Amino acid sequence: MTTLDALLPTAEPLGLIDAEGNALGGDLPPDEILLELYRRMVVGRRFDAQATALTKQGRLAVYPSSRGQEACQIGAVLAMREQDWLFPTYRDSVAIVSRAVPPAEVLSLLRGEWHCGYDPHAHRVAPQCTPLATNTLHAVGLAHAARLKGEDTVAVVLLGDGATSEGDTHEALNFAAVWKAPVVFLVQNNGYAISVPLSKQTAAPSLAYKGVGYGMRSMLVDGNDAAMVYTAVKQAIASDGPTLIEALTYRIEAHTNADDATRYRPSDEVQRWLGRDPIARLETYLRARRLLDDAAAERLTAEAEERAAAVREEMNRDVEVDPAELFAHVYATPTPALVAQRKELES
Ligand SMILES: Cc1ncc(C[n+]2csc(CCOP(=O)(O)OP(=O)(O)O)c2C)c(N)n1
Ligand SMILES: [Mg+2]
Repeated sequence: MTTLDALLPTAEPLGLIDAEGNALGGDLPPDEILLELYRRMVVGRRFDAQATALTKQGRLAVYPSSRGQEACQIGAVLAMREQDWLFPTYRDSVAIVSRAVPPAEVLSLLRGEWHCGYDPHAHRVAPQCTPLATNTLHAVGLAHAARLKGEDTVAVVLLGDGATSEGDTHEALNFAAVWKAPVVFLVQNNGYAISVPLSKQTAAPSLAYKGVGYGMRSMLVDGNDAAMVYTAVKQAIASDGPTLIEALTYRIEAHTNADDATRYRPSDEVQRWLGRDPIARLETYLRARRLLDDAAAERLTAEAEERAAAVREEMNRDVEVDPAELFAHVYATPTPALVAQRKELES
Protein backbone atom coordinates (compact mmCIF):
# COMPACT_ATOMS: atom_id res chain seq x y z
CA MET A 1 0.00 0.00 0.00
CA THR A 2 1.31 3.41 -0.93
CA THR A 3 1.04 5.89 1.89
CA LEU A 4 -0.19 9.40 1.27
CA ASP A 5 3.02 10.85 2.72
CA ALA A 6 5.09 9.15 0.02
CA LEU A 7 3.08 10.89 -2.70
CA LEU A 8 2.79 14.42 -1.36
CA PRO A 9 4.78 17.30 -2.82
CA THR A 10 6.61 19.70 -0.49
CA ALA A 11 4.75 22.86 0.53
CA GLU A 12 7.61 25.00 -0.82
CA PRO A 13 9.21 24.35 -4.21
CA LEU A 14 12.40 22.27 -4.03
CA GLY A 15 15.55 23.99 -5.27
CA LEU A 16 19.31 23.49 -5.44
CA ILE A 17 20.56 26.89 -6.68
CA ASP A 18 18.62 30.04 -5.78
CA ALA A 19 17.85 33.06 -7.97
CA GLU A 20 21.08 34.77 -6.84
CA GLY A 21 23.21 31.79 -7.84
CA ASN A 22 23.79 30.44 -4.31
CA ALA A 23 23.85 26.70 -3.65
CA LEU A 24 21.08 25.82 -1.22
CA GLY A 25 22.83 22.84 0.35
CA GLY A 26 21.25 19.90 -1.47
CA ASP A 27 23.06 17.29 -3.57
CA LEU A 28 24.04 19.05 -6.78
CA PRO A 29 24.63 17.18 -10.05
CA PRO A 30 28.33 16.75 -11.00
CA ASP A 31 30.16 19.84 -12.34
CA GLU A 32 30.23 18.55 -15.92
CA ILE A 33 26.42 18.22 -15.86
CA LEU A 34 26.04 21.77 -14.50
CA LEU A 35 28.29 23.05 -17.30
CA GLU A 36 26.34 21.10 -19.90
CA LEU A 37 23.02 22.45 -18.54
CA TYR A 38 24.45 25.95 -18.86
CA ARG A 39 25.82 25.34 -22.37
CA ARG A 40 22.56 23.94 -23.68
CA MET A 41 20.50 26.74 -22.12
CA VAL A 42 22.68 29.41 -23.77
CA VAL A 43 22.47 27.66 -27.14
CA GLY A 44 18.72 27.07 -26.65
CA ARG A 45 17.97 30.71 -25.84
CA ARG A 46 19.84 31.88 -28.93
CA PHE A 47 17.87 29.38 -31.06
CA ASP A 48 14.64 30.69 -29.51
CA ALA A 49 15.54 34.32 -30.34
CA GLN A 50 16.43 33.26 -33.88
CA ALA A 51 13.10 31.51 -34.36
CA THR A 52 11.24 34.61 -33.13
CA ALA A 53 13.23 36.74 -35.59
CA LEU A 54 12.26 34.36 -38.41
CA THR A 55 8.56 35.06 -37.76
CA LYS A 56 9.25 38.77 -38.29
CA GLN A 57 10.95 37.99 -41.58
CA GLY A 58 8.00 35.92 -42.77
CA ARG A 59 10.05 32.73 -42.70
CA LEU A 60 7.99 31.13 -39.93
CA ALA A 61 4.21 31.31 -39.67
CA VAL A 62 4.23 31.34 -35.88
CA TYR A 63 6.60 30.66 -32.99
CA PRO A 64 5.71 30.07 -29.32
CA SER A 65 8.79 31.22 -27.44
CA SER A 66 10.13 29.33 -24.45
CA ARG A 67 12.43 32.11 -23.25
CA GLY A 68 12.55 31.88 -19.47
CA GLN A 69 11.63 28.18 -19.49
CA GLU A 70 15.06 26.87 -20.52
CA ALA A 71 15.72 25.21 -17.15
CA CYS A 72 12.65 23.01 -17.57
CA GLN A 73 13.29 22.09 -21.17
CA ILE A 74 17.04 21.50 -20.92
CA GLY A 75 16.93 19.96 -17.43
CA ALA A 76 14.37 17.39 -18.59
CA VAL A 77 16.15 16.50 -21.83
CA LEU A 78 19.58 16.15 -20.23
CA ALA A 79 18.10 13.83 -17.57
CA MET A 80 16.63 11.53 -20.23
CA ARG A 81 18.35 8.40 -21.45
CA GLU A 82 18.67 7.50 -25.12
CA GLN A 83 15.90 4.89 -24.90
CA ASP A 84 13.37 7.28 -23.34
CA TRP A 85 10.69 9.10 -25.34
CA LEU A 86 9.89 12.82 -25.21
CA PHE A 87 6.31 14.04 -25.79
CA PRO A 88 6.57 17.80 -26.38
CA THR A 89 4.06 20.57 -27.08
CA TYR A 90 4.24 23.57 -29.44
CA ARG A 91 6.12 25.44 -26.63
CA ASP A 92 8.99 22.97 -26.46
CA SER A 93 11.10 23.47 -29.59
CA VAL A 94 14.16 24.23 -27.44
CA ALA A 95 13.81 20.84 -25.71
CA ILE A 96 13.57 19.05 -29.05
CA VAL A 97 16.59 20.81 -30.54
CA SER A 98 18.46 19.91 -27.36
CA ARG A 99 17.65 16.26 -28.03
CA ALA A 100 19.70 16.65 -31.23
CA VAL A 101 16.80 16.91 -33.67
CA PRO A 102 17.97 19.13 -36.58
CA PRO A 103 16.51 22.64 -35.99
CA ALA A 104 15.20 23.07 -39.54
CA GLU A 105 13.27 19.79 -39.18
CA VAL A 106 11.78 21.04 -35.89
CA LEU A 107 10.71 24.36 -37.43
CA SER A 108 9.11 22.71 -40.45
CA LEU A 109 5.77 22.43 -38.56
CA LEU A 110 5.78 26.12 -37.60
CA ARG A 111 6.67 27.05 -41.15
CA GLY A 112 3.59 25.20 -42.34
CA GLU A 113 5.32 22.54 -44.44
CA TRP A 114 4.66 19.35 -42.53
CA HIS A 115 2.75 18.25 -39.46
CA CYS A 116 6.07 16.97 -38.16
CA GLY A 117 9.32 17.65 -39.97
CA TYR A 118 11.43 15.06 -38.14
CA ASP A 119 11.28 11.31 -37.79
CA PRO A 120 9.80 10.66 -34.31
CA HIS A 121 11.21 7.13 -34.17
CA ALA A 122 14.74 8.16 -35.09
CA HIS A 123 14.92 10.64 -32.20
CA ARG A 124 12.36 9.17 -29.83
CA VAL A 125 10.57 12.49 -29.86
CA ALA A 126 6.83 12.47 -30.62
CA PRO A 127 5.42 15.16 -32.92
CA GLN A 128 4.84 18.48 -31.14
CA CYS A 129 1.21 18.53 -30.11
CA THR A 130 -0.93 21.63 -30.54
CA PRO A 131 -4.22 20.19 -29.21
CA LEU A 132 -3.62 20.62 -25.46
CA ALA A 133 -2.94 17.53 -23.36
CA THR A 134 -3.41 14.95 -26.13
CA ASN A 135 0.28 14.10 -25.72
CA THR A 136 -0.32 13.02 -22.10
CA LEU A 137 -2.41 10.08 -23.32
CA HIS A 138 0.05 9.23 -26.07
CA ALA A 139 2.84 9.17 -23.47
CA VAL A 140 0.93 6.83 -21.15
CA GLY A 141 0.05 4.53 -24.06
CA LEU A 142 3.66 4.31 -25.21
CA ALA A 143 5.06 3.82 -21.70
CA HIS A 144 2.51 1.13 -20.87
CA ALA A 145 3.18 -0.70 -24.14
CA ALA A 146 6.94 -0.53 -23.56
CA ARG A 147 6.49 -2.03 -20.11
CA LEU A 148 4.35 -4.88 -21.48
CA LYS A 149 7.09 -5.58 -24.02
CA GLY A 150 9.69 -5.69 -21.25
CA GLU A 151 11.51 -2.60 -22.51
CA ASP A 152 13.24 -0.14 -20.18
CA THR A 153 11.66 3.00 -21.65
CA VAL A 154 10.29 6.02 -19.81
CA ALA A 155 8.01 8.58 -21.45
CA VAL A 156 8.62 12.20 -20.44
CA VAL A 157 5.65 14.37 -21.31
CA LEU A 158 5.74 18.16 -21.21
CA LEU A 159 2.53 20.04 -20.53
CA GLY A 160 1.47 23.50 -19.43
CA ASP A 161 -0.52 24.75 -16.45
CA GLY A 162 -3.52 25.29 -18.74
CA ALA A 163 -3.30 21.75 -20.08
CA THR A 164 -3.77 20.35 -16.55
CA SER A 165 -7.40 21.53 -16.72
CA GLU A 166 -8.08 19.41 -19.82
CA GLY A 167 -9.96 16.13 -19.43
CA ASP A 168 -7.24 14.27 -21.33
CA THR A 169 -4.69 15.07 -18.61
CA HIS A 170 -6.92 13.54 -15.94
CA GLU A 171 -7.50 10.37 -17.93
CA ALA A 172 -3.78 10.11 -18.57
CA LEU A 173 -2.88 10.60 -14.88
CA ASN A 174 -5.44 8.02 -13.83
CA PHE A 175 -4.31 5.35 -16.30
CA ALA A 176 -0.64 6.01 -15.61
CA ALA A 177 -1.17 5.57 -11.86
CA VAL A 178 -3.41 2.47 -12.14
CA TRP A 179 -1.07 0.79 -14.63
CA LYS A 180 2.08 2.06 -12.86
CA ALA A 181 3.24 3.22 -16.28
CA PRO A 182 6.75 4.73 -16.41
CA VAL A 183 5.75 8.29 -17.27
CA VAL A 184 7.14 11.61 -16.05
CA PHE A 185 4.53 14.37 -16.32
CA LEU A 186 6.53 17.61 -16.28
CA VAL A 187 4.09 20.49 -15.83
CA GLN A 188 5.73 23.75 -16.85
CA ASN A 189 3.63 26.11 -14.80
CA ASN A 190 4.45 29.39 -16.52
CA GLY A 191 1.52 31.22 -14.92
CA TYR A 192 -0.61 31.67 -18.02
CA ALA A 193 -2.70 29.84 -20.59
CA ILE A 194 -2.44 32.46 -23.34
CA SER A 195 -4.02 35.45 -21.48
CA VAL A 196 -5.65 33.45 -18.67
CA PRO A 197 -3.70 33.60 -15.39
CA LEU A 198 -3.49 30.45 -13.30
CA SER A 199 -5.79 31.89 -10.61
CA LYS A 200 -8.64 32.11 -13.14
CA GLN A 201 -8.42 28.53 -14.36
CA THR A 202 -7.81 26.51 -11.21
CA ALA A 203 -8.43 26.79 -7.49
CA ALA A 204 -5.83 24.13 -6.67
CA PRO A 205 -3.15 25.39 -4.24
CA SER A 206 -0.57 23.51 -6.31
CA LEU A 207 -0.89 21.66 -9.61
CA ALA A 208 1.26 18.92 -8.09
CA TYR A 209 -1.72 17.82 -5.99
CA LYS A 210 -3.44 16.73 -9.18
CA GLY A 211 -1.02 13.81 -9.28
CA VAL A 212 -1.64 12.89 -5.63
CA GLY A 213 -5.37 12.69 -6.30
CA TYR A 214 -4.74 9.83 -8.69
CA GLY A 215 -2.25 8.06 -6.44
CA MET A 216 0.90 9.33 -8.08
CA ARG A 217 4.12 10.55 -6.47
CA SER A 218 4.22 14.30 -7.01
CA MET A 219 6.85 17.00 -6.65
CA LEU A 220 6.90 20.78 -6.63
CA VAL A 221 10.18 22.30 -7.86
CA ASP A 222 11.71 25.63 -8.81
CA GLY A 223 11.36 25.41 -12.58
CA ASN A 224 13.99 28.10 -13.18
CA ASP A 225 16.63 26.01 -11.42
CA ALA A 226 18.10 23.73 -14.10
CA ALA A 227 20.04 21.64 -11.57
CA MET A 228 16.80 20.99 -9.68
CA VAL A 229 14.72 20.10 -12.73
CA TYR A 230 17.50 17.80 -13.95
CA THR A 231 17.69 16.08 -10.56
CA ALA A 232 13.92 15.70 -10.21
CA VAL A 233 13.42 14.28 -13.70
CA LYS A 234 16.40 11.94 -13.31
CA GLN A 235 15.00 10.63 -10.01
CA ALA A 236 11.57 10.22 -11.58
CA ILE A 237 13.01 8.29 -14.52
CA ALA A 238 14.93 5.98 -12.18
CA SER A 239 11.91 5.29 -9.97
CA ASP A 240 9.11 2.79 -10.54
CA GLY A 241 5.82 4.01 -11.95
CA PRO A 242 4.72 7.53 -12.82
CA THR A 243 5.67 10.89 -11.29
CA LEU A 244 4.14 14.31 -11.67
CA ILE A 245 6.53 17.25 -11.35
CA GLU A 246 5.15 20.77 -11.18
CA ALA A 247 7.92 23.19 -12.17
CA LEU A 248 7.31 26.85 -11.37
CA THR A 249 8.52 29.03 -14.19
CA TYR A 250 7.46 32.00 -16.33
CA ARG A 251 6.84 32.72 -20.00
CA ILE A 252 8.93 35.87 -20.58
CA GLU A 253 7.62 36.50 -24.09
CA ALA A 254 4.05 36.66 -25.32
CA HIS A 255 2.14 33.42 -25.95
CA THR A 256 3.33 33.53 -29.57
CA ASN A 257 4.48 36.29 -31.92
CA ALA A 258 0.77 36.78 -32.74
CA ASP A 259 -0.05 37.78 -29.13
CA ASP A 260 0.45 41.04 -27.20
CA ALA A 261 1.05 40.14 -23.55
CA THR A 262 1.14 43.78 -22.41
CA ARG A 263 -2.65 43.76 -22.73
CA TYR A 264 -3.12 41.32 -19.88
CA ARG A 265 -0.09 41.30 -17.61
CA PRO A 266 1.88 44.03 -15.85
CA SER A 267 5.47 44.70 -16.87
CA ASP A 268 6.68 44.66 -13.24
CA GLU A 269 5.63 41.01 -13.10
CA VAL A 270 7.86 40.27 -16.11
CA GLN A 271 10.69 42.26 -14.48
CA ARG A 272 10.36 40.21 -11.30
CA TRP A 273 10.73 37.00 -13.23
CA LEU A 274 13.67 38.34 -15.23
CA GLY A 275 15.37 38.55 -11.84
CA ARG A 276 14.88 34.80 -11.46
CA ASP A 277 16.48 34.00 -14.80
CA PRO A 278 17.58 30.35 -15.14
CA ILE A 279 20.73 31.08 -17.16
CA ALA A 280 22.02 34.04 -15.11
CA ARG A 281 21.78 32.16 -11.81
CA LEU A 282 23.68 29.13 -13.09
CA GLU A 283 26.29 31.41 -14.65
CA THR A 284 26.78 33.20 -11.31
CA TYR A 285 27.16 29.86 -9.54
CA LEU A 286 29.62 28.46 -12.12
CA ARG A 287 31.74 31.62 -12.10
CA ALA A 288 31.88 31.71 -8.31
CA ARG A 289 33.09 28.11 -8.34
CA ARG A 290 35.61 29.02 -11.11
CA LEU A 291 34.06 26.45 -13.41
CA LEU A 292 33.39 29.17 -15.99
CA ASP A 293 35.51 32.17 -17.02
CA ASP A 294 35.21 34.95 -19.62
CA ALA A 295 37.05 32.98 -22.30
CA ALA A 296 34.79 29.93 -21.90
CA ALA A 297 31.66 32.11 -21.86
CA GLU A 298 32.81 33.84 -25.07
CA ARG A 299 33.46 30.51 -26.79
CA LEU A 300 29.97 29.43 -25.86
CA THR A 301 28.39 32.63 -27.17
CA ALA A 302 30.27 32.12 -30.43
CA GLU A 303 29.00 28.54 -30.66
CA ALA A 304 25.41 29.70 -30.09
CA GLU A 305 25.83 32.41 -32.78
CA GLU A 306 27.21 29.89 -35.24
CA ARG A 307 24.30 27.54 -34.68
CA ALA A 308 21.77 30.36 -35.02
CA ALA A 309 23.41 31.46 -38.29
CA ALA A 310 23.06 27.91 -39.62
CA VAL A 311 19.35 27.88 -38.70
CA ARG A 312 18.90 31.26 -40.41
CA GLU A 313 20.60 30.08 -43.55
CA GLU A 314 18.54 26.91 -43.78
CA MET A 315 15.26 28.69 -43.10
CA ASN A 316 16.00 31.35 -45.69
CA ARG A 317 16.08 28.70 -48.39
CA ASP A 318 12.75 28.33 -50.18
CA VAL A 319 11.20 24.90 -50.08
CA GLU A 320 9.10 23.21 -52.70
CA VAL A 321 5.88 22.05 -51.11
CA ASP A 322 3.54 19.74 -52.98
CA PRO A 323 -0.04 20.73 -51.99
CA ALA A 324 -1.20 17.18 -52.70
CA GLU A 325 0.86 16.03 -49.71
CA LEU A 326 -1.96 17.41 -47.60
CA PHE A 327 -3.87 14.25 -48.42
CA ALA A 328 -1.03 11.80 -47.94
CA HIS A 329 -0.64 9.86 -44.67
CA VAL A 330 -4.20 10.62 -43.50
CA TYR A 331 -5.81 7.25 -44.21
CA ALA A 332 -4.23 4.07 -45.57
CA THR A 333 -7.23 3.95 -47.91
CA PRO A 334 -8.44 7.50 -48.59
CA THR A 335 -12.15 8.17 -48.17
CA PRO A 336 -14.15 9.01 -51.34
CA ALA A 337 -14.52 12.60 -50.11
CA LEU A 338 -10.73 12.98 -49.76
CA VAL A 339 -10.16 11.44 -53.19
CA ALA A 340 -12.60 13.96 -54.69
CA GLN A 341 -11.00 16.89 -52.85
CA ARG A 342 -7.54 15.83 -53.93
CA LYS A 343 -8.65 15.62 -57.56
CA GLU A 344 -10.22 19.06 -57.33
CA LEU A 345 -7.04 20.55 -55.86
CA GLU A 346 -4.86 18.91 -58.48
CA SER A 347 -7.01 20.21 -61.29
C1 LIG B 1 -7.77 21.22 -26.80
C2 LIG B 1 -7.34 22.63 -27.02
N1 LIG B 1 -8.10 23.66 -26.54
C3 LIG B 1 -7.71 24.92 -26.75
C4 LIG B 1 -6.56 25.20 -27.45
C5 LIG B 1 -6.14 26.65 -27.68
N2 LIG B 1 -4.93 26.94 -26.92
C6 LIG B 1 -3.72 26.93 -27.48
S1 LIG B 1 -2.49 27.23 -26.39
C7 LIG B 1 -3.60 27.43 -25.12
C8 LIG B 1 -3.09 27.75 -23.73
C9 LIG B 1 -2.31 26.64 -23.12
O1 LIG B 1 -1.73 27.04 -21.91
P1 LIG B 1 -0.73 26.12 -21.14
O2 LIG B 1 -1.18 24.71 -21.12
O3 LIG B 1 -0.47 26.76 -19.84
O4 LIG B 1 0.60 26.14 -22.04
P2 LIG B 1 1.56 27.34 -22.43
O5 LIG B 1 1.06 27.90 -23.74
O6 LIG B 1 1.53 28.34 -21.33
O7 LIG B 1 2.89 26.73 -22.59
C10 LIG B 1 -4.90 27.25 -25.56
C11 LIG B 1 -6.08 27.37 -24.73
C12 LIG B 1 -5.81 24.12 -27.93
N3 LIG B 1 -4.66 24.28 -28.59
N4 LIG B 1 -6.20 22.85 -27.70
MG1 LIG C 1 1.01 28.09 -19.32
